[in-house]
Amino acid sequence: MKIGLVGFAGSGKTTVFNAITGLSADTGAGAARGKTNLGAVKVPDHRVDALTKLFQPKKKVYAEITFNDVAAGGGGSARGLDRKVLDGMREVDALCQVVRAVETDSAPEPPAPMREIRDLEAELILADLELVERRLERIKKEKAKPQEEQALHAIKAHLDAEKPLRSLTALDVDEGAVAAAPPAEIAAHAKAAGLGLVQLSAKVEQDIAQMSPDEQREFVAALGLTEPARDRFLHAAYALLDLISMLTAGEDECRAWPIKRGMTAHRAAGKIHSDIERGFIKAEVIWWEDLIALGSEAACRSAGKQALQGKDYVMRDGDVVNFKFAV
Ligand SMILES: Nc1nc2c(ncn2[C@@H]2O[C@H](COP(=O)(O)OP(=O)(O)O)[C@@H](O)[C@H]2O)c(=O)[nH]1
Ligand SMILES: [Mg+2]
Repeated sequence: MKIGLVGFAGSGKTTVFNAITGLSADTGAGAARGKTNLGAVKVPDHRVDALTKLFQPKKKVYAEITFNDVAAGGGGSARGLDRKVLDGMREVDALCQVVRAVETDSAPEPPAPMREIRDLEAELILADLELVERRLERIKKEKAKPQEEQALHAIKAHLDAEKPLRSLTALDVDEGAVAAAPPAEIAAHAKAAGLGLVQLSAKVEQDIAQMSPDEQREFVAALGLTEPARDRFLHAAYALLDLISMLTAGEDECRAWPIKRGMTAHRAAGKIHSDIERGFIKAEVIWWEDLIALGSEAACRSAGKQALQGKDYVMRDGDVVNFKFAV
């Protein structure tokens, strides 16, 4: 799962990236132009922790979300959306626009968060329209491809109506404002457009990400919050992408696998390995709490707590699954 951070130059993308990943990429005027920052974040999961305590496996693997901070290569628009950024954006599952709502030393103008949101949306729509129109023209010259042409016209109509993409908004505010409600205009816009909204003070959260877990808790509480920005981002990303976690457990490995809500056992098997999907026979499913309470797979089986499910079973968040397959 990949999330791309986008926004104006100087909006705070790299500061937000550092706050989420705990890395220390260069920010501000000194940052190298055109450098892309990549960082993976483990999704904390108390169920994986509990299963690990029970099985004592060799490996414990959390679900991961990768954040991608693509810097403009230069020569693009004032918004920092050049060809390199646009191409980078097409490789991610969701976008997160970082919006400046705080006075910073590096930006001469006062913050205008709502304008930043609208400007980026307009630019993205234009970039997509350009792509669709170019493709439509090419199709006209080639032999008839009625199906693709039809699909492209549908996309064009959607873009012409200025329907924005699904994305997250990271509103970078002053540290005194982090616990307050976001500005009404921005909250209303996010709701209407189906956007996830995370308000944070990127500069402070960047420092918090460098602290020990105990210090983190203390500082987060002092800001009037219950969780660091990293956790709030992960929750927002899971909700926006409509993800759940299926679990696998054993002596080798206890692991969480992010999958789309509503995914069938058959498709979910393919997330682990394409052979398991291809040779799918059945899924042995135990609810994670039952496994913890009864202490073993065998105990769950004799207590009737292990269900044998077929291809069409819809996976639940917290199912511990063992796929049977033959290839
Ligand atoms: N005071 C303050 N400065 C910030 C905050 N977030 C970012 N900045 C500063 O704004 C400048 C640009 O941030 P950067 O993350 O490099 O922006 P990018 O160009 O979008 O990657 C840097 O000097 C940051 O230190 C914040 O919450 N408060
Ligand atoms: Mg940057």
